[in-house]
Amino acid sequence: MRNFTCVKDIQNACGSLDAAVKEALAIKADRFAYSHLGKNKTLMMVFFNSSLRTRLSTQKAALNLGMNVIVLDINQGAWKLETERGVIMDGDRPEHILEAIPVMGSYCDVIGVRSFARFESKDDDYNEVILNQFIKYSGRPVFSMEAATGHPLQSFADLITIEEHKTVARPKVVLTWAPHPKALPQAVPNSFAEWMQAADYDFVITHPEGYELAPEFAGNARVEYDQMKAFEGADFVYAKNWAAYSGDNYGKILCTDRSWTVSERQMAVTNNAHFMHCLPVRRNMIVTDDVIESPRSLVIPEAANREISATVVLKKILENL
Ligand code: AN0
Ligand code: CP
Repeated sequence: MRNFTCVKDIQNACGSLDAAVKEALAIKADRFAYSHLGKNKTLMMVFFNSSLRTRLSTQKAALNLGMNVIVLDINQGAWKLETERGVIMDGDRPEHILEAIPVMGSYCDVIGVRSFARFESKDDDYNEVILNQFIKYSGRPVFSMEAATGHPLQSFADLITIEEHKTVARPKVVLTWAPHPKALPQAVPNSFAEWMQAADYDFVITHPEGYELAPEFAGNARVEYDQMKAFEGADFVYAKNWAAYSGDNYGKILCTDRSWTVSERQMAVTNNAHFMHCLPVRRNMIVTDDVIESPRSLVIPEAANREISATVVLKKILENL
């Protein structure tokens, strides 16, 4: 595998999504089995945004494979980067990304990039202008550590977690919007929708009107605007906030209705569903204390599986270097 930005990349690299999950479970059982693979190879992780899980789990994955790791937080100590070509750089950004990227590439063998949607231009976000410049100009394999439109390492970990906990071949998985005080990107729900459909689960999305996801990610997923109806018989409930995508509302908060907060009220109509969230989560906005603390909550094993998804992805990239 050269780059990892979406489900197709891992399907192609492993042969199928089933094979990718099998490989993940094998690595989980023996996570140092390929500790020779990354010898004298360097991973560079570049963060334009904050992170706890991605930073730690991806670094741990690289260590599992025997790699060296260097980390750059663009907003803490690096030069502020201009990202537009043609700009007269007389402002507060002393370096252009067109120099910075090949320079970064010269110090490493693989690059991970975290670069959230900026909500300044829908076109720029949905064309993944930052991630794609890394792919084009770094000369290195690049993987997404959450870019503007997707968070594939998260969705891969979510898939592994569901496969570990499901009790029927084709579980009912519900992605529910939940309220949040700040406008958040669609990356996590986009990828989750993409991966759940690739896994061919019984997949339903529920959200208030106006929160429809981009068609290329929503695909043919069932959308149910009545949250209680959507939750009926669910085996897994995956909560996430996102800002509006459609039209002029791109990046806006349209609803703050806390009746969408996942609580025992909605969980009661499920098939004793497991609760999932990618974290970080705002308690009593997205989910009540009771639900996130219940024995059916998978938020911690889900986060732990981030090490596994990242190990598989880095292994596939290293095998192709
Ligand atoms: C980010 C988001 O919603 O995309 C990262 C989630 C993994 N969340 C926040 O900024 C709170
Ligand atoms: N889930 C996730 O990606 O968490 P971080 O933002 O802490 O990396």
